[in-house]
Amino acid sequence: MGRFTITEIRLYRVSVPLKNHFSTHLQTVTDRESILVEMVDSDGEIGLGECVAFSSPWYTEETVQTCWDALVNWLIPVLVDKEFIHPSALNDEFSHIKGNRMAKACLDQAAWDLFARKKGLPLWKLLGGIRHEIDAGVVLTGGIDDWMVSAVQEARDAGYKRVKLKIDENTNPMELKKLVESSDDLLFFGDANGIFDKLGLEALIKFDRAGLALIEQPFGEDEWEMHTEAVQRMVTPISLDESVRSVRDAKRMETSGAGSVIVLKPGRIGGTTEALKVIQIAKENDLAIWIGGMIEFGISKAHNLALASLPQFSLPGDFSASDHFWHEDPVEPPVVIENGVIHLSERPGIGVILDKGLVEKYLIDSYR
Ligand code: OSB
Ligand code: MG
Repeated sequence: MGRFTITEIRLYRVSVPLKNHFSTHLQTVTDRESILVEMVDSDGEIGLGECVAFSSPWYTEETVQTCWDALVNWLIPVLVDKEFIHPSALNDEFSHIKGNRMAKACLDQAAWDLFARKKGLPLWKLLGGIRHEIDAGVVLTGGIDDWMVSAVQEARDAGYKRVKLKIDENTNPMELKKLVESSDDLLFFGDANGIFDKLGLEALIKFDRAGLALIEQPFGEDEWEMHTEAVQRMVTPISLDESVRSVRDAKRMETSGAGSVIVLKPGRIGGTTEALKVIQIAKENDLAIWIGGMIEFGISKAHNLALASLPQFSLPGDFSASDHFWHEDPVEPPVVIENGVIHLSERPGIGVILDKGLVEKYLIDSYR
């Protein structure tokens, strides 16, 4: 049971404006372009996936366009009309296609959704999830000013357990410390997105007393030695996001001592199948792990929430309400926060569907 033959894969390329600009020292995102995936099987069951690459290569080498090309030319053709006994078997078909992990991820995830729907089980239960309430965490971007102080208070009042702030060349560690200390019931993460390549290790060390629960990606993705040095010189745990592109990179965190906390981005590393392997690495090597966001719509969010139900996760991920980023998310029902948590649904699969009216409204290209 659960066996499926893929008959068709449909793509919807959409571009949706964000409520507020999302700015880091790398890029300001105002509109989110993305590819939504419908994987149809011979019984007419539909699994949903979402490609989380961005319009330009500011965060990863892959972009919406490279993913579109890989999907249409290479990945979709090897899946159509094939029968699978399990979603993890898609990877075997992809083995001769190098890289393109973000493009592969949206198909892998669509297959997991399809498989769970066919079994009539919520994906989180199929994966072996043990919690049906997921702690909410939000990312706030911008300098530490009056707006940020009230945004942190609003997040706290809305029930968020954790706030992640971006660190750039203008972030003053003493001001950050003051902000962190003003809300001692909130957990604070600081995400540097590699800014200390420019500012240096001594500048990073000034953030060690800011009261952050962890510092995410201080240096660039290939800077393993710099991260190892930072770990040795600092008390604040170092968490790696961009550096963890694969299972191999997750293993390297342990062998190199470059960090103690993995940021898992399923949509970036190849999907749920790869994510489960990284979770296993974390478990075997005593690395903490949490799930990072990609300014996603509800499909990617639902896949991430299902994984977050697994016992290995000990820190709140980038799980904000749909109305944090979006006036309109083309997926329903929306993610809502109640008393600081998101309740996982009992519906089969990832438990969400496309709002076809909104997909049509924001559509810029499609493929079938
Ligand atoms: O570095 O974690 C990051 C969003 C886009 C690209 C990179 C990052 C982010 C975030 C997560 O910070 C935002 C979210 O989806 O909640
Ligand atoms: Mg990050």
